Amino acid sequence: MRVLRLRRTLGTLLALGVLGGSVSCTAAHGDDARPADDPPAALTPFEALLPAPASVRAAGPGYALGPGTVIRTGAGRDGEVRRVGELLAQQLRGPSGLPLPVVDGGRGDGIRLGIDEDAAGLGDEGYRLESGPGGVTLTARTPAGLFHAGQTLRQLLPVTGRGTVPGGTVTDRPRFRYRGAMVDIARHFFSVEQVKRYVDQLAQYKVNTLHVHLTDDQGWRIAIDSWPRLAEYGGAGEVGGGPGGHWTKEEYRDLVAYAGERYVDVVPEIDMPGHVNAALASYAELNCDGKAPARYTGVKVGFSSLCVGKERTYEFVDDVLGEIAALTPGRYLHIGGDEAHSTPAADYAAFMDRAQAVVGRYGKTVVAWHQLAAARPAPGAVLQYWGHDRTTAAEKTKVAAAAKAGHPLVLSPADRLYLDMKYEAATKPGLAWAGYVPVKRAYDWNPGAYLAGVPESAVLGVEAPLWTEAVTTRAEWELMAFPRVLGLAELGWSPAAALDWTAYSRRLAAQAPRLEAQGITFYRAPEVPWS
Ligand code: NGO
Repeated sequence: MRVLRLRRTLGTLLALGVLGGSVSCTAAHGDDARPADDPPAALTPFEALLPAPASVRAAGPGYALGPGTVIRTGAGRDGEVRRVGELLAQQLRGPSGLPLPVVDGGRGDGIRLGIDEDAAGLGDEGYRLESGPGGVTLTARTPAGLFHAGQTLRQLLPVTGRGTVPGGTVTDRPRFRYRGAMVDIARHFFSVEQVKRYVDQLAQYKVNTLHVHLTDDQGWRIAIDSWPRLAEYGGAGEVGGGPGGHWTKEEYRDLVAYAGERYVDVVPEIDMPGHVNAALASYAELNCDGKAPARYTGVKVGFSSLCVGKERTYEFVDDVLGEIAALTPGRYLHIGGDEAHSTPAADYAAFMDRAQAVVGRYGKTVVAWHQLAAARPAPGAVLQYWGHDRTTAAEKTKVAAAAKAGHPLVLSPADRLYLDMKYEAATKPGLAWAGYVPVKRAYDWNPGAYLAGVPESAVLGVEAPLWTEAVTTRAEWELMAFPRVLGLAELGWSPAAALDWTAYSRRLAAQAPRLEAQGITFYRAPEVPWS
């Protein structure tokens, strides 16, 4: 094994001991004393991996992919390993044009995928990638781990997909279980096709959760059989007066299946008891005064509320959550709970008690925005924190107390991870209520020590929401998400010791040709050393 000297900035990339792994190494870049403004030397493929893996050992010659390369899938999980192999083949064939046939097992050269249930150190999503002249072996305890291994393999190859996977071993597993992105299809409507495209973009960086904000004042975007006007009428509009739209159940199921094949869980959100004007406009009976308001195309928040004192409201909640739960294989159901400014606090708590009980009855775990901490979160409910540096200490303390009481937190600080915040004053799309969020700010913080009194063990993970009041096209969506969402991916996956802005900014720069090859619109942030 060839052990090369590490540059200090890259040394942190390789957090050893996390997996009980041994020595790690990557190529050196000369003198540590080099001024910071020198153009950075090119990274080796191992160094450029994003998110940074837990451990890398470079060793000897690698494996050259060629016309004869075969993908061999070991038996296991009812053909699921084979399916992971087929998907990897498809991803590698795209750029390379190589045939890459997928075969069941057998010995020999090529790319080998296999389950090893005893590889305890790899956890539920980790993997080992070993590369040498005879091929590349991907090993994991689960198909999800094999999928992630495949994404690492893609990054170890040149953008063209043809070339040599460097020799060595990557042993890797995530820091956090929940690594999410949210899309708001309520303020501006987006198609399932666009969301699938995002799933592909995210899954390659090991993001494993897609939260879909399905309903809000401006639109109800999912068909509900028992309340058909919600989507038909309540979905026919959006911010700014466009036509809006909604997803049929078939389309939603299709998205869930597509995401599932890429080991991305969909978390649907029905926002209640506020943010419900589209529902109130669709059904007069949901209103306390029995009168339906007009549909809403503005951007104000906090003015609508379900009628907490009416029994019909709970029939609605039960019907809607029942149908959504039936469409959702994942464990989580998000019920919003944010900015219920038109619902008195006692009513809010009473409503959330009943809504949470409904979620439990349908066998799902509640997720809600952190305002639920001020009421009575149900046992096991997950709170999604979206505060920021100026959030009051009192509010933070409530969230910390809920975490102490056993409620896992998903962190989405608005001034770090809100992808709808402008990068800078000149950014055209987006909002700025939480301030500007440059690429460095989005990355350069520690989710494990972010909230006072909240230990890392209470953090389920991180999520980057993309709200769409001021995001109207695919190009704007991608511009706001990329490259910041890659920072989210690394915060969620890489060991704490690997987090280092300087090293990360180089890894990020190295991703540019991949983003370009995939036709992704992204912001060339000035603080990143793009080549
Ligand atoms: C807030 C608000 C949303 C807005 C978003 C815009 C939460 C949880 N509620 O975040 O309705 O769309 O800000 O940034």
